[in-house]
Amino acid sequence: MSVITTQRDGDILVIVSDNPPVNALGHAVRAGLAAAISEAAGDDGIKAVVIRCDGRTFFAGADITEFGKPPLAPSLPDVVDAIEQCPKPVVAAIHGTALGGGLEVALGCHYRIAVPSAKLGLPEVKLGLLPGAGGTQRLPRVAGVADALSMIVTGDPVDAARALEIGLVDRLAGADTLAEDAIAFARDVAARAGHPVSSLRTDRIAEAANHPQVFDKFIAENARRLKGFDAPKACVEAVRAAVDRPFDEGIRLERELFMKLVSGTQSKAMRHLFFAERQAAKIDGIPADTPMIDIARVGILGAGTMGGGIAMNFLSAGLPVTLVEREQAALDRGVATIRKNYERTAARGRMTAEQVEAAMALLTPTLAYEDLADCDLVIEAVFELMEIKKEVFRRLDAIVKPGAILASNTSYLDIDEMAAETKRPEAVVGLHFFSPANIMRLLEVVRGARTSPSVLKTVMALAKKIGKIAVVSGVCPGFIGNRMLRPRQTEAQKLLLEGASPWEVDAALTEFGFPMGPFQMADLAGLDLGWTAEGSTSSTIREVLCERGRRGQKTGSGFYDYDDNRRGAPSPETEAIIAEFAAKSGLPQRKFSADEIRERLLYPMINEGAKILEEGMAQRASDIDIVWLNGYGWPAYTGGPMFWADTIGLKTVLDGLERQADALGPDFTVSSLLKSKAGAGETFN
Ligand code: 3H9
Repeated sequence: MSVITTQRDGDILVIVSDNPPVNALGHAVRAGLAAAISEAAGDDGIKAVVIRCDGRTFFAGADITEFGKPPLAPSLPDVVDAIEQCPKPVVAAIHGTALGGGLEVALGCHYRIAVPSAKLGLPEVKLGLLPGAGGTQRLPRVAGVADALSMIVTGDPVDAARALEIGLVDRLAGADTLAEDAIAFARDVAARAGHPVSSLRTDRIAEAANHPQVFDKFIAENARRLKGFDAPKACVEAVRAAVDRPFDEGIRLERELFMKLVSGTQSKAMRHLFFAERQAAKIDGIPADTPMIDIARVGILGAGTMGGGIAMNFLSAGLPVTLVEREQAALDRGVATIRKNYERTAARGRMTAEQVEAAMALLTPTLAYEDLADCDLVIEAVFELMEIKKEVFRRLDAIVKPGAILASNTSYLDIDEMAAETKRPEAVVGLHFFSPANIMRLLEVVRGARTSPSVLKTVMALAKKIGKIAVVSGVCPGFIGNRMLRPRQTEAQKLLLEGASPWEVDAALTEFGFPMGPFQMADLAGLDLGWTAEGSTSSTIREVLCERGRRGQKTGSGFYDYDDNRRGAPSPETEAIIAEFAAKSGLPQRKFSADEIRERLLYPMINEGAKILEEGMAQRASDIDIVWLNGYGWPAYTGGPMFWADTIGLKTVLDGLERQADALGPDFTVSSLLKSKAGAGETFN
């Protein structure tokens, strides 16, 4: 059956797209739309046209899988032009998400009607692109420059109510009556004399033409968000052209910028991440008919920063939580922190007071382990020591009802050892949340040797429900993320002894696109994590810093000196401490370039990633990319560590590691997968 069909309702032609899952505007859809529009244009019996979609959404954009392949006519810009030039008024009937090329189709239409739950946006920037089918020129003309600029540069959608306010939609339909309401609207407008043509409008751009500084102001306000990315700058340039130049010239510039971005590395990297994120949710070897466990109540053991943050995820998703602590004071502190966090969100306007109370009402704080008995999933977030974890699992196994899942939030310990303490090893799984757990999107799901398919499937679905991006890892120390962090930290420490400063090391990584480097991160986390004055032996740089009261940002100094705004500056005292250690080490001292530092820190990580793959600890290279992107701030425009390695070439990585063999030391081994792939000219992804 054709993906585009037409139906007649009297003198209205209804064009319907049915291209699951998201009505992407692939070749068949574009060709069908163009044919249907010319059918309407050529038929005197047709007075107006409705374009709508079956299934869960209006067109969610161009078909991303077609990018990079030879283009097939008609192009999307041509289809949008044809719609706009149709002599009969065309109404877009929007439900679900009108995104990217989908919204551009709607902007080509003369009128737009949407259900209240619809969302409209131009998210191309998130794929390293800009809207390439007229969106940068038509949206400012229809919705005004300020809103268009923000929608195009952030990529965030607006809801139907806001779309109505800014003139992006003309009318709201009933929640369940879009098809009828759109036809009625088409009939209304058919009787009108003239129809708005987006490309010809100037009313909404007039103000910005008189105030060209809106663009510079926007760039200044969003500098941090724009840093390193090519696409947002191109978006601003194109919207500026909508104001400065005639429509046709603006379109030419948009096309030029689009072609440049779509063939560039950044967009390839970000498209890779789009599919990688969706791929990560799929687990090899789990039959589709695997049953799921119903999760109606979640138990959390430990009300500290981690336990409290984890609890918030479930409360926010409407799931009741039983929160257990050992002492009343700690429990009260934990509950108060949860409330404070919610209230802060409410103060920023991202939650209502009622929503705060509704979330808090779902929380049952208790000192009694026994209260966990009726939970369907219990996550322990207690001290990171195997003996304590084992004891916890033995107790939970005895108390919690049969069939319930027992999970550990450990960040590096062996899940299988914990599972062995229970009579239900198949129900034990690792759920490694990242701090702050209510904010960070990554969740490492650790699949134990005996974790059942049903348990895995259940926790993956639950992760989606609480808005996390889950990646499955096998059992190995540090799992995927922390295991790869380790070689980076080791090399960063060694570099200090060889003549590099903490600020040079950090700058090499922030220039690459990380939000902070290893020493800035250490200062933020606190240098005294796991350190005690009694146990300190002045044997590492970190110990000496702590002994001198330099324990990180919270004490005003660590590797860096901090001012009242927590801005760090290089510290002469730290330099002196490092110089002493460097002298004692006897290592030759020299200068390092930023490139050398990056090679030294990042190539060993890729090597570790390759080992993780060859051992089957990650299902696929792209899962590793998703972990580093969402858990550790790896810059999106490079596509993650494994994709970046593919981009620079695995042979380059291998050669770099071999060049650095002396510095990396005798314990460092090169992954055989990396060697074989580099030798064969292959890539990880
Ligand atoms: C664009 O439009 C450029 C134009 O300006 C210019 C052109 C000249 N193409 O996310 P889900 C697949 S750029 C191909 O899990 P949800 C997706 O991979 C585009 N495939 O569902 C997945 O496949 P699988 C601008 C796509 O309900 C399946 O559909 N538009 C596309 O959680 C289900 O997806 C965007 O950037 C696509 N465009 O969320 C919007 N979209 O099942 C991108 C989805 O095999 N899409 N797939 O894993 C989205 O944001 C979400 O998919 C959406 C639904 C919110 C629509």
